[in-house]
Amino acid sequence: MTIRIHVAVVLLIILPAVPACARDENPESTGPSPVPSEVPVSMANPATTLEPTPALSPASTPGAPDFECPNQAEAEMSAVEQAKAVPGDIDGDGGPESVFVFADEGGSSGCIGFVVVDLEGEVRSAPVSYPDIDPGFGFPSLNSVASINDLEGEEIVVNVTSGASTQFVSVYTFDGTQLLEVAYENSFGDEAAGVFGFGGSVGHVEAIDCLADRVVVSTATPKGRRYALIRRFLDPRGAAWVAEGEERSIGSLRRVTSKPEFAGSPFLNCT
Ligand SMILES: [Ca+2]
Ligand SMILES: [Ca+2]
Repeated sequence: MTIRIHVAVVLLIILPAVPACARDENPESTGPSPVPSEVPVSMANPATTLEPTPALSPASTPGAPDFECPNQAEAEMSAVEQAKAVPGDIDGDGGPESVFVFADEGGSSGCIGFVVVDLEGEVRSAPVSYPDIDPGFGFPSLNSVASINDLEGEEIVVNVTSGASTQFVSVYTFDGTQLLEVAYENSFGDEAAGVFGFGGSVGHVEAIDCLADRVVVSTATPKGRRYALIRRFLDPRGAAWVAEGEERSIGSLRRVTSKPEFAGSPFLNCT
């Protein structure tokens, strides 16, 4: 009996304490913490003493598109502050804007790489959708800017990954309101492909370039002692490039790669 009484007493002592503990799910929040009170002090200079920058605040930017990634607003600011600016006339007004390519290593898949443009204070960005971006290998990075599609302004070509010898890029375009990743219908019937390959070895060679007012996506693969070449032609309309037929041929590697799109870097002849 004595033991039961002791147990009951102990329970009565412990139980009232349980709800108080349950409220503190985060053990770091128990006890006094000087950190929160110090944060405003460290944040008070010099950023909070500067004029607010409306362009960097999505809520105060009229017409700004919704973000696709939870870390996109922060990535925009980090890109403008930290990344190397490269000039490009992205809005097509004749003057250059600052283009940034930025990696947030803490982002989730599809929200790690960002392409950011500072349009004279109005910042626009697009996440790199390629799911396996590896910042540890330097991706994403800027490949080039080139006038590719039917919209005013230059497109931004971004390196997203590389294989043993093939490299891959994604393309970004500004439609006057948003920065968008280009998608296209590829030769596998994948209508949402956003990645273009180029380069390669004797086992598989790819190339992409402009040909007149079309984009040509070419792939050469071994077929016996020769190579089968597929040249797929795209009408580069805005951010959704439409397949408009293809051309197939067979020849030596030298012959199939004598096509102009194999001569240089991606989109080299787009003007
Ligand atoms: Ca411009
Ligand atoms: Ca364009």
